[in-house]
Amino acid sequence: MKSSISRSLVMLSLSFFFTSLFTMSQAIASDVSIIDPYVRAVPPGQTVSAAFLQLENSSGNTHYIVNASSPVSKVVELHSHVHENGMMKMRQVESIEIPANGKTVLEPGGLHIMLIGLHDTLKIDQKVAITLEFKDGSSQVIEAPVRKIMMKGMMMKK
Ligand SMILES: [Cu+2]
Repeated sequence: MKSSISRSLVMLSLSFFFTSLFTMSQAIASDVSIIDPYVRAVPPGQTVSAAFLQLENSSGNTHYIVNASSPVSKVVELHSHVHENGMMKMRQVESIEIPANGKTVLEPGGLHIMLIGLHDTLKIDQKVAITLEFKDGSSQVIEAPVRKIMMKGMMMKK
């Protein structure tokens, strides 16, 4: 008897949790559009990859991605590339800004979402779920297909 009450309490709070999650992602989805997300295919055995996408903000407020997560890797970090002594190096960043009524592009050689410690080899066209967390605590889940891409711009000046 007691356990069935606690079970229904758990169900109740779970359904509330998912309802509020859904409401939050709806709110952000109307502000920020995700365009052309993809994940870089890497050779078997390589445990690090990256995701790229474009973010379009149709609202008058600046939005920030402050965190990302994915079931495909142990760790997910927000990264940028910086020039240092003539070399391109990756740096973890606190957040990725999407300006009001503006666009932010995550691309090879620039901002990206780093997938560190892949659990399995990524397959071409496999859809990778990535949860983007915004500064206000809301989140949006994207499905990024795995694609073969060229390493461009690593040695070139932009
Ligand atoms: Cu990186």
